[in-house]
This record gives sequence, C-alpha cells and structure tokens, in this order.
Amino acid sequence: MFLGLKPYAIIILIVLLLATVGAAWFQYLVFGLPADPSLLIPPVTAADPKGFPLWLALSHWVNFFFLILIIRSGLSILADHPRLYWNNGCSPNTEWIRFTPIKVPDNKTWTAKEDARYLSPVIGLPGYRHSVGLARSWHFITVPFFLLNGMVYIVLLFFTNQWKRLVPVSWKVLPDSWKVFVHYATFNMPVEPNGFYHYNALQQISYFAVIFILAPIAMLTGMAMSPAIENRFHWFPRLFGSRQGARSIHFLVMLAYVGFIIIHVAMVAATGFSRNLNHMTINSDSTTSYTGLYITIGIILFTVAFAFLAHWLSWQRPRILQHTEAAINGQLWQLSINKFKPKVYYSQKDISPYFWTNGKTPVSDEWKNLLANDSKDYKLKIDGLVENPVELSLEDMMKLGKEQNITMHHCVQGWTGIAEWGGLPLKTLIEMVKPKASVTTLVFYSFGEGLYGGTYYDTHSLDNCLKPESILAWEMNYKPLSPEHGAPLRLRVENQLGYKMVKWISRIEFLETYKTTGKGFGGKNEDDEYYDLLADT
Ligand SMILES: Nc1nc2c(c(=O)[nH]1)N[C@H]1C(S)=C(S)[C@@H](COP(=O)(O)O)O[C@H]1N2
Ligand SMILES: [Mo]
Repeated sequence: MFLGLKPYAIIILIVLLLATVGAAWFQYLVFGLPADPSLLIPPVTAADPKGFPLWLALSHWVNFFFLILIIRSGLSILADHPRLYWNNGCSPNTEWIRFTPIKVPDNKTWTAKEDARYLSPVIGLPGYRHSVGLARSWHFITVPFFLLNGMVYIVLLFFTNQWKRLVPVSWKVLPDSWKVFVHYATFNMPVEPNGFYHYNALQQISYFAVIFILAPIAMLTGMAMSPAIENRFHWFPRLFGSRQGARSIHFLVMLAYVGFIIIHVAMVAATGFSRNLNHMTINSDSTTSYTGLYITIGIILFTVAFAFLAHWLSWQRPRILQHTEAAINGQLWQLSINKFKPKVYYSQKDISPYFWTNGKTPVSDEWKNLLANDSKDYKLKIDGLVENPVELSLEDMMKLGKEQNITMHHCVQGWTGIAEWGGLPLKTLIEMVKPKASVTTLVFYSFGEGLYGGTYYDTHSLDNCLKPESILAWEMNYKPLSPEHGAPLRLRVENQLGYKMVKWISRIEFLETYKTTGKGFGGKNEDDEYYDLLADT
C-alpha cells in the first residue's frame, strides 16, 4: 500500500516523538530515572473496587468485538476516497495524507470512483475495491451496538465503584503518568500495582482517555460528516475545523484506537498475561490458572470466525446487510436528522476552487446532439401519477423561476465541495404538475449509465423534494452546467448524499413507490452497489 504524507505532517510526527520518547530518554540519561510512582499508590481500602464483575468483562469483550468491525469497515470506507484533507473543497494536492500513489491528473477528468483503491479483505470489511456501500452497511450496523454497549458500561461504571480505578481524582495523575512513561519508554519496567485493585497513573489516564475522550470524539466527528447535520447545524463540523477536518480527525481517532490496542495488548502480555486475563474474564486474581487465557483465545477465535461470516455475507448475501442497515438506521434517520430543513450558510467566498466529478458521462448520441446544439432541443419529460404531465425546455424552466444556493456537496465516498447551484425549485414544478394523492416518490432518470451499465436513476421522497434548496439546476458557480457536472440539467437535494443527485436528467416520473422502478431499491447505486437505502415511502 502506498502512503503519501505532506512534509509538515512528517515534521509534526517527528516533533511528537521527540517530545515524548525523546524527552523521556533525555530525562533518563541526564537526570536518571524518576522515583517509581507506582510505589506511591495508596494501599487498597474497602472503598476500592475489587476485581472485575461479569458485566464489566462482558462489555470489555463486546467492545473489542464491535471495535474490530468498526475499524475494518471504516478502512474500507476510507479506501473509497483514499485522501484526507483539512479543506472542504478536497482540492487535489491539498491532502495531508493519501493512501494512493496517484496524483489527480489535470489534463483529463478523473472521477472519484476511478480514484477508489483496492484494500485487502483481510484488513478491510468487505475490502477489495469500491465497496463503500457494503462497508457503510457494516459500519452503521455495528456502531449502534458499540454505542449501546458503551452507554450501558458507563452507567454501570458509575452505579458501582468501578469508576474509581478509571477516573483520576487528582491532577497528580499527570506528573505521575509522565514518571511511568519515562520508565516504559526507556525499558525500565516500573513496579506494577495489581490491576485487580488499582492501575498505575499512565494506565489510568490512557483508559480514561480512550473511554471518555476518544469514543466521544469518534462519535461527534462521525455525526459531523452527515450532510443533513452539516447543512442545518453548520457550526457543528466547524468544531473540528471543517467537514473534512472532522473526517481527518475521525481517522486520527481510529489510529489512536489501533495504537492503544497494540500497546494495551503488549502491556497486558508483559505484566503477567494469564493473570491479567483472569482478571478480565473470570474475576479471579489467580496467578496459576489458565482459564482466562483460554477464554480470551476463544473470544479471539470467535471474532475471526465472525470475520469469515462477515466476508461471506458481504459477497453472498449483500441485500441482508443493506436491509439490516436500513432497518436499524433508516427509520431513525427519517425521524431525526432528515427532519431538519437545510439552510443556506455559504457565500461566494466559500466556493471551492475544485469540485470532484463522479459517474460515467453519457455516451448516447441523443445527449451528445443535445449539447452540440446548446441544449436548445432539450425537453425534460415529467409524467407518471400527475394530473398535468408536461415537457419543458430549459427556457420554459427559466421562466418558471430560479433559485440560487451555495451549498456543500457530500459524496458518499468521502469528498466534499462547495458550489453555487442555480435552477428551478422542485416545489414550483411539483405544484405545476399536480401529483395525485397517492404519490410518495419522484424518480429522476439520467441520459447516463451506472457503473455496471443500465440507465442511471435515483428516487426521492416527495417530502424531500419539497424541502428548501431542492432544485433542478442548470447553473453551477454562475455558469451553465458543464458536461461533466450534469448538463443540461441535474438535481440538488441538499439533505442527501451526492449519489442521490442525478446528473444529465432526461425524465422525472411520479410514483406511488420506488419499489416498482429499476431493481426496486430506490436508485442505481442502491440496486448495483448496495448503497444505503434511503428511499422513503
Ligand atoms: N447520472 C449520474 N448522476 C450522478 C452520478 C452518476 O454516476 N450518474 N454520480 C453521483 C455521485 S456518486 C455524485 S458524488 C455526484 C457528483 O456530482 P459532480 O460530478 O458534479 O461532482 O453526482 C451524482 N449523480
Ligand atoms: Mo458520490
């Protein structure tokens, strides 16, 4: 795998290493080892937790199980747009890290789908290339269980005295942690307190940070990537610099988790492996029993076996995953985030200098001839369950009205871009054609094809089409729409991800349900690439 890091990121890494390991060695060599802080830990009292009750051991291992799934599916999502940025426009060459050797060519269109990378299915779930749809299913099926487990854990932590071993109650923990760190970093193992009752200072703040800092940041940065949150609570992604900042930090949190897991397992092994595992499985401080070790091996084997099952499900039963994800999150999404109406926040100065393109440009003569004649012969067909089916030229639509919005586009693959879009509010059109009472869904058909052939289309609920900023755009950044961005007409529905915004629209159909069109999953990507089922009826 290729890894490209901006020089400043390498410098930050070196500074971080010098400031920690380097400083520890300096202190050790110049001043000698600090006093062993573990010896200063007060003796165990009756108020201190003793051992690890079953609920705690269970939540520890459940957490492990889901964390592995979340990390693996997250890596698969990342591979679909293998670049991380701090700027919302995702301009080529501004990524601080990339996991692809490819520089975005500037002499031809280079779509985001072409840019997706292969990832070994041993590492990613489901791995391979451009499997973002299934990877998102895994990510979003597991996240609710991970959160639920975490919440139960935290509640029980504070309902019992177990919080005492985790939550520092004195600032002394900081200098003490440093002292422990100097010991570890210079390979002078300090005296270890018995983890059955106490942790050392560094152990305590590490665990505390993973639970009370990393997990919440992972959750918040995850939420900050949702289009419907970003376009309604604009300040929220800005807590992390930008929407792409949130994505970058989400990745860094994952790295911190992986780093933690590696060091944690190494320390558990180095400080009395089977005894420590007895603590975290059978609530025993036995130094001779191997039961904890056997149970742990069993849990790891189960996790590996599940990885095989997950692989099989991904390739043999993808629809189960797609439907499970929708059943768990789809409803919730409709009742919560999707209720927010998008707001216009951006102004001209925010417009991205670059805007990625995606999808296959149409190849049909019909479309080419239209563009050759400046789209003068273009007629948008609007039919289906409407009282007043019409065919409209661009000129007709321009007379009906125009709305201009500057918004952020969120591609499911991970990139974003801010652009101005000008066109006819769908609301005006809907009022004009008068949908029958049974209509729930609008289908937008394209002149172009999907990745695996066949007409590209997507569906939207009538409700979402009536939202502010839902428009049929013929203008991008104050210029007529370019061929690669969707000329003559494309869709903008701002609460949605990019793949729902059909380009090169040929026809709009009003339907009772999305289930009767295409393969019945609500869109070309939903049909063929197992993207999230968002279609609502
Ligand atoms: N007809 C058609 N429309 C499409 C696509 C496509 O492949 N075909 N790709 C979608 C995806 S995944 C995205 S992110 C946006 C990209 O729009 P842009 O190329 O203008 O950036 O278009 C959407 N509309
Ligand atoms: Mo996309």
